Amino acid sequence: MRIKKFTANNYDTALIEVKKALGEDALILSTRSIKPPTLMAGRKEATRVEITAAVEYVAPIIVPSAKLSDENESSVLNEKGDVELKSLIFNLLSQSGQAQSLGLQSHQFDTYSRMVENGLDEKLAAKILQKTLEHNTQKNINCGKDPVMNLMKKVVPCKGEIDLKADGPKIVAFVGPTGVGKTTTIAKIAAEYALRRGQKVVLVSLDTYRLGAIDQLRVYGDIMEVPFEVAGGKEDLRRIVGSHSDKDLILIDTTGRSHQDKDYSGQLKEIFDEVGGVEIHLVLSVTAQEKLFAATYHQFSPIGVDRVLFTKLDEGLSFGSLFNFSVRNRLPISYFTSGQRVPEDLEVARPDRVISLIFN
Ligand SMILES: Nc1nc2c(ncn2[C@@H]2O[C@H](COP(=O)(O)OP(=O)(O)OP(=O)(O)O)[C@@H](O)[C@H]2O)c(=O)[nH]1
Ligand SMILES: [Mg+2]
Repeated sequence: MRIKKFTANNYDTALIEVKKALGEDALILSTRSIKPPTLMAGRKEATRVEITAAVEYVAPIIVPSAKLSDENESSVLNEKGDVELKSLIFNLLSQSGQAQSLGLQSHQFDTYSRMVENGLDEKLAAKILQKTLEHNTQKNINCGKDPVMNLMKKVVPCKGEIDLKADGPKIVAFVGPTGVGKTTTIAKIAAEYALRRGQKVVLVSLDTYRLGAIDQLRVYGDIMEVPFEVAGGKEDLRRIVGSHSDKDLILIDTTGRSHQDKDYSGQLKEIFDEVGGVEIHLVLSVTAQEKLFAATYHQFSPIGVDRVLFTKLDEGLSFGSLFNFSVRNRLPISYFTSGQRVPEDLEVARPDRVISLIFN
């Protein structure tokens, strides 16, 4: 077996390198981010990704010369043994102390590598496998992929669609980085409640920062014949909410800001506190780095984030990160979006879907 490490600026490029060097059958043993060793004066170096991959080394089995015909004199025989390969890799991992420290057993290796390949955190994947093993050993069941998927379904928090209130309007605000799809998602949700369910919906934009942002939501409001309001600040928002007390759902759009903008969540908190009872959905795109999820969550946590909503599933390559994020932070997922079409490309998040994103 050949084992090689590949480093690149991102996972996709590293994977291309792996396939180039070791072929399509290469097995990913581990992936990790490498922080730059030092901060160069005034210049921040980018974090790199390292993939350790293996491919079966095909040992040439030389056929005894007495039995060689002219035709196959120089031929070698390839002996392929998947089981042997897996146990070799497993041994190798054990040697390096990884597998043992993770407490895995060799029959779990397949599922483990699949989970990790799809972006599940190594420790989280191992923990799920250990738990499944403990549970199934008690019941004398062999630990295949299904029990693992069942456990994952139980642990991934999904809260489903927005619950309307019996008395007064439900107020929901959408916050997150720039360009993740907040405004488009609000339009999709508004269409679902206003057009499909016949509820009374109001669209409010707090996004007076970016040129054109107001018009973007206003156009959706016009098309759906749903009232649209612009709030310049907290008093404005309080007034707007007060004037729509007969409505079922008030959806608030906010300006997208970089996670480096530390003051922004303080400003939003002041605005939302003025109104009270605002449910906050953090909008994240699955195309972003997982580290950005954590940084953004940290940025907005002073407001009190209630749900996470993942967009751009159609552009995502691996989905373990959304599982890691919501499980680690115990933050329920509300919706997924998987395209630009309003209102079609919106779905209520369900554990089954999360698991199929990871395993299929
Ligand atoms: N592929 C894909 N594109 C999406 C999805 N959701 C939104 N978009 C696109 O992403 C782009 C940005 O969407 P917006 O809704 O303007 O994003 P935003 O978060 O409101 O952006 P800012 O207000 O600038 O922070 C648009 O071109 C959308 O059509 C999705 O699920 N999949
Ligand atoms: Mg927007």
